[in-house]
Amino acid sequence: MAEELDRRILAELDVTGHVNSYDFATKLGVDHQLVVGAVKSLQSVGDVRRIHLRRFGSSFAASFQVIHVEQKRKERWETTGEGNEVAERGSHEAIVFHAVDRDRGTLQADLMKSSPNAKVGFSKAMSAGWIRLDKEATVHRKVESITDTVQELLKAIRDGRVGDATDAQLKDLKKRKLVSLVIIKSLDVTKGTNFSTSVQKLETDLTPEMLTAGNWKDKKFKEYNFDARGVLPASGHLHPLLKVRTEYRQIFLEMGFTEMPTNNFVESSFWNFDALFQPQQHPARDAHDTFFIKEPKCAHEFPMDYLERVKKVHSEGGYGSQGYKYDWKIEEAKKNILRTHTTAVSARMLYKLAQVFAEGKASLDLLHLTRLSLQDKFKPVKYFSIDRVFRNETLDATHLAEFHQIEGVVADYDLTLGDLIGVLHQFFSKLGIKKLRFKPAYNPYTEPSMEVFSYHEGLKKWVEVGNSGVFRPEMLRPMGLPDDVSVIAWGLSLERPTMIKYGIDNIRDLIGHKVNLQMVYDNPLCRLNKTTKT
Ligand code: FB9
Repeated sequence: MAEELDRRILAELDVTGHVNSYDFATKLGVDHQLVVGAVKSLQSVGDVRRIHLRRFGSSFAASFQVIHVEQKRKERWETTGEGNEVAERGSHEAIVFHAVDRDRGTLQADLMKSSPNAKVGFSKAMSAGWIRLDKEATVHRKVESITDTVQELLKAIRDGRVGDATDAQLKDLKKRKLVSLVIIKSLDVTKGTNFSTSVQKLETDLTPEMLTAGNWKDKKFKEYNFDARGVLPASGHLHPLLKVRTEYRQIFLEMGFTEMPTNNFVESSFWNFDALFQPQQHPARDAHDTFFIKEPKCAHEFPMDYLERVKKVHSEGGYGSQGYKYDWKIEEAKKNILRTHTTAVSARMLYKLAQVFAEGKASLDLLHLTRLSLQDKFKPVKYFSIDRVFRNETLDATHLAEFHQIEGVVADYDLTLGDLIGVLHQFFSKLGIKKLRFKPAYNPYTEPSMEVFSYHEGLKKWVEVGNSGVFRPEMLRPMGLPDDVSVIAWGLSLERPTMIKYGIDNIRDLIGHKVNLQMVYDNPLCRLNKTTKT
């Protein structure tokens, strides 16, 4: 077949001087890719000779090809599967029209069952003025006969007579998914400098069979083409989200932050909400905002002395706070959920930090040492996390029921809002963002809280780039951290900067089963606009 195809292509070339792979495949009734393969095979025939320009002491490779090939790209309207069916059987609206009893009319309910696409057909037939609906929900014909233009157009397009359709008609048929605009990449072939209708293919491999049979002596072998580019090795590809995550991780590491262990998507309400002083009646704790786990429904292991202090600060207050004055219930705290923020992990880490401090304090108390040495026991920390969180959100073009939260946390003596603003400038400046503005906000677990805005040069407007705050005493004190230790923190999402970075408008083009994997393959490495100055 391949030899035959080669011969027919050369014969066609010899007569007409030009062959287009797609048109020739259609003419022969063979698969286009077979013709493309034959053309590429013929393209490799001929020889590449090194031309030495002795006078100039240089040389170049010149090819004496049998054929000359150019890539061609053209758009072609083609009928879809549904379009072919309509071309055969008639448009949905024509089918509905003919299903209406000419004399008595037909009940709309019955008409809707008369064909698979009756609903669309009814709507289009009404718009075309072919039928009408009376007060008894009966459909009547308004005209004696109809011309099924849609069917006629689809037959014309199917037969290659696209010129019969206007642009507006093509647009409407495309909207109805009856036609599609197909990009056809084909090859335009003309005679090469070394054209011949009979070519001896150059062998590309010297095989053991040739050596043993000795027929290698009669073969012509293709020269090595040292200018050819290597074959790209098949490899895996990082998803854009993971590329951007690497960049953010690098920024935090450069700033001396340590990554928190976030490998538990399931969290107890205690750590996700109660430990953060988020009251049990807070709307965010409802099922319409949070995913509750059916099995295992509850968590059972808590540091009970700490839990009692959390219960007390919610129900009675303490540490200067009046609390929420409600009947705090452990049953609510036990409920397992999909964590709604990685701040739950920050809470666990800060509690663990407080335990180290408490153990250190206990041992120093035994030795009656002063506060000075106590400071040796509480070591300031800088933590970060980047991982998935889940919220029962209303889905739209930019929101799914989950996203990756990026969170930074700094615990040190006497931190202030100024320290938070400073670390935010440092963090965002590493992303190339210089102009920040801060807007007072509210979070149940931070006071004060600020929304963070950055001026987007492209959009020429201020864009919210995150949220931040100072963790409340009602959160930190029950953990057992020293009274003069404060904790500042901030958060943002990974999806938003990734979508901006890669120019993706709909989050479903970035995440989910509909993602075009070619987008993952093609997207370059991520380099956020980093600056060295901090
Ligand atoms: O990421 C967000 N926006 C953003 C971030 C970066 C960016 O480009 C990069 C700089 C180059 C562009 C935009 N936002 C937070 C703001 C909005 O997109 C917002 O509409 C969506 N928010 C998510 C939550 O929405 C339900 C983004 C997500 C978010 C919000 C708050 C936090 C974390 C993520 C937090 C927090 C926090 C606060 C105090 C203490 C600890 C954590």
